[in-house]
Amino acid sequence: MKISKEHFKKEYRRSLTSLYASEIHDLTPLEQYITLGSVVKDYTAQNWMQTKKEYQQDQAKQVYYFSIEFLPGKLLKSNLLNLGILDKVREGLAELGVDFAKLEAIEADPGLGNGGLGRLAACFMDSMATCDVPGNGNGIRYRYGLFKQKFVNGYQVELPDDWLRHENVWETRRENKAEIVRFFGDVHLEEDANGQIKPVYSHTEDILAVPYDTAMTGYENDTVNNLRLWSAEIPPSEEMDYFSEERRKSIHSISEMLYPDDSNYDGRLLRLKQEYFFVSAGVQSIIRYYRKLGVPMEHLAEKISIHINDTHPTMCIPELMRILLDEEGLSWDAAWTITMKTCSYTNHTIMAEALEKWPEQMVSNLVPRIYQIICEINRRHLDSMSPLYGVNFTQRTAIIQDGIIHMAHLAIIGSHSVNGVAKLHTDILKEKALHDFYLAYPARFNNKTNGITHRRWLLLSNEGLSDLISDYIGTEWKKKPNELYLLKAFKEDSVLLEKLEQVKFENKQRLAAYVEETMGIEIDPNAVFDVQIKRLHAYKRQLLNVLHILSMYLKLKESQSGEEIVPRVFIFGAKAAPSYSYAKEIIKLINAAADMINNDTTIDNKIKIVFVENYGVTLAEKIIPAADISEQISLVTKEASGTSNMKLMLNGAITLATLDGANVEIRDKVGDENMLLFGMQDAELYHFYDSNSYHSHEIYDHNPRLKRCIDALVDGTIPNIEAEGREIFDSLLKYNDEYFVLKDYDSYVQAQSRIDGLYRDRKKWNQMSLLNIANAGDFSSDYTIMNYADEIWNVHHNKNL
Ligand code: 26Q
Repeated sequence: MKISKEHFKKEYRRSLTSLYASEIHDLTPLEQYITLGSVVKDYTAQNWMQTKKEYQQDQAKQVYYFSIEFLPGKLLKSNLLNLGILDKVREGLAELGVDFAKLEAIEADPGLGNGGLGRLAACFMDSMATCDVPGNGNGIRYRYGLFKQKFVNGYQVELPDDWLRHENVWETRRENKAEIVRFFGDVHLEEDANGQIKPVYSHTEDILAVPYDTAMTGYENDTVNNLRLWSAEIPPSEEMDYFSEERRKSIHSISEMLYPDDSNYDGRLLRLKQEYFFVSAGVQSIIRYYRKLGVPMEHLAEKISIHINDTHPTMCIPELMRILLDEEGLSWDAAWTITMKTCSYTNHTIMAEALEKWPEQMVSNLVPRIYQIICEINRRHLDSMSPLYGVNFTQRTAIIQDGIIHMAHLAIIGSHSVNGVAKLHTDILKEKALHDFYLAYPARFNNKTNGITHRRWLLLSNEGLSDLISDYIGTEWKKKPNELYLLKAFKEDSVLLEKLEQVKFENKQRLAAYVEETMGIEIDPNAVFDVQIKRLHAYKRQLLNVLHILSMYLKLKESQSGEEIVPRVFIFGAKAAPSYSYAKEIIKLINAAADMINNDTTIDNKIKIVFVENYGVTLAEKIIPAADISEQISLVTKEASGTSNMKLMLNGAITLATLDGANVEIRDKVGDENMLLFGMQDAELYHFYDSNSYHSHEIYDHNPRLKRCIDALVDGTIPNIEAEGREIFDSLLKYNDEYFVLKDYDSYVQAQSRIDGLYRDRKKWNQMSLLNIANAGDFSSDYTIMNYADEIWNVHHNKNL
């Protein structure tokens, strides 16, 4: 985009006059921000229209990425970067006396997701636009995003995230594109005048789904894709009528708030409503668009790809069937062939408690026609499989079992592609979790290792490192991130290595200043910054991290003058699902340990714990560039992929990890020697499961150092955690340590103990850091998206792999 600084300044002045009829210096920072947002939106508008027009004219095949969560982060800076005008705008604003950083801080971070899954959807939107993939996002415009986290006495307290309180400058409401979504009521089938069987509905509750569109700009390529989020409103036919306050509330409740559970399925009706709401609105709008193309319905899969991000949007399958059967009058077989060719599904977890299962009753009551179609899909599935595989096997793959609808089964049966999100995860799907389906449909299964957008996670959040990289290898890597490997040539270049250390140091200084200012904790940028940032969950084993911190602390206290350790700052960021009491107990434990350790003057500030409040995309952007150590310590097989592992590696942190999820791919790239690996591998874990031979108490009894740390939970060593300490203690010993914390403890401590030596050897450390950055380019979601485009969606993209 060719925009001069002078042109920008003119536009900015024009815009603030028209918006506020005021002088720049009379505007509040919020007004200045809104003015800037509207100028930037104007800049994207032309390309947005043009892109849409081209897709339509070329009848390009389009992808619709259905996700119940999108976690895009702030958009101001990323739009400016993608438009290629970030520096010009910063300078222009400075000349106008406006502080860009201040405006940036004002923007709300849309927390419309819980964590990995929602953030992945956002990285994919960024990469689709950048790779010229005709891609659309389809989701829900939650009035309230993921709760804001506060700590009160070390306990997590949840506050509403009122992210729309001020205007959202990026969205465009499109009432003319609204759809009606039907719930409840009765449905029966009748023959119409042409002898076609058609459903007749009565007593339905209709909801108006109004789309809000947000531009997804590609990086310096003039492509602007669309993220469409639906909001639930009162349908026009009812506006005049009398309707109860109750009904008004019930309608608005659908898009009112994001469910804050990221790994524990909770079968609430409102959640099911949310799912059908955005699925039905999205699929209807796709078909409306397709009808305008004038291509016969039989060719739908040549023009449209529907991607189902985890099972939450699985009703895309019966919804598409419904439209093809009931509205388009296609035969079952024709409709089924089209649906299967159109839909594809990504699995993000194997953990049983996270799998979606809905009671038949609930589904038949809420969406009766969809229920009928699911039953018919199930019936035909059983009929066609049984003769080939026998009744027992077939029954295990049934969609409906004992009155329960298994959404993953429906998603697999109705899709032409099923993918996992990292090698190990996909292997587990094939060999264990979905083995029966793999035997029945081997060709559907494939792996697509997750990725991250290096634009947000390096170019935007770590400008110092980006500039340093460009000084050495030029700027090509920005468009071809795997060119970061060119950095390997500088492994022995001590000038570069020192500059790398300097950039990291400056990032650590910035984070330290932020921590001091917001939390009042003083941390030394010369310390090792050891970072674990992710949702709080037992399987992610924040507890293992804490136990090690305790052991380090107790050791320091014991050895008066003892060995010198390199000062360490342990940084945590994590939200717990509000109903997940064990996770909340761990939060209290970390905060209590922080209080104890941070205020202990006898340890000479050798250890600090910083548990940041309200971890999210914006905080990640501050923490990741400052990290030395990346903690990826889940119990092997439990973390499907992980993506913070990739972000931290890209910013030069050394990964301390089990061979779980995408840590395996990271190891394959950087090599064992540039990581700190520890812990059981999958085979060993399966052995324990199969033989039932894990007894955590034995480890506790035979390891005095570990015993001392675990006892600290209950013997008063750590103040103010009586109840929580006991619960956690019991989880480890009485309930036999479900996530093998004790089993992996020694090996973790050993890996940890290598850090000081490595860190003291500055050259060695910087080399490892450099090699991590150099090998991280392959984890750009641009490549992931090109793989989806080639191997699943069969859509155009503009890049060579
Ligand atoms: C389901 C039903 C009812 C309420 C909530 C949910 C729900 C919501 C969110 C279930 C799961 C999620 C999110 C899961 C998630 O974020 N999984 C992570 O996905 C990442 C991207 O693939 C992986 O890197 C992580 O390993 C995986 O944990």
